[in-house]
Amino acid sequence: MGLSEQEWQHVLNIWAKVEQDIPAHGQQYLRRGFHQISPLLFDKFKQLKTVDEMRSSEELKNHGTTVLTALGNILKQKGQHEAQLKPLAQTHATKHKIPVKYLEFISEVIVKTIASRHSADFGDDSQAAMRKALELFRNDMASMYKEFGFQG
Ligand code: CUS
Repeated sequence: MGLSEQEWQHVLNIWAKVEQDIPAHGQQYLRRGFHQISPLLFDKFKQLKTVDEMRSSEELKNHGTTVLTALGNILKQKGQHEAQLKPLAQTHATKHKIPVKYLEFISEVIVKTIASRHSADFGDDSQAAMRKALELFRNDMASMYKEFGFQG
């Protein structure tokens, strides 16, 4: 279930807008729920107890940027992302143990964030293409997880 060239163009066109301001996207993306699950998953965020602490955490904000930057590097490979995915799959399978359903959760948060900031440029076709690209990312992560012995 790869994407057509046209679908990849939708994905990369909208990502170019995201990249104009990654920190702002990261921050909005945090407000939409990313901060609620990060402390469940990453030890470095475990000391954050309240939603307010999470929202004001500089480290968590920076992590939003890290996630979006990593994802952008993956999307730009247009599906030929094995080299980018492998190290991520390894750390997420063996160290962080991030289940695939959480990757689904952040995918949806990302789509909603882009939709709210760029509604004029993120129509149905672009949204569908982005969802498809994120699904490809998750599927490939899931199969690499298994290679690393994590059922996800
Ligand atoms: O950081 C990292 O690396 C990851 C991302 C990629 C793209 C894979 N992450 Cu972080 C993930 C997650 C988070 O943070 C939170 C929640 C869920 C998931």
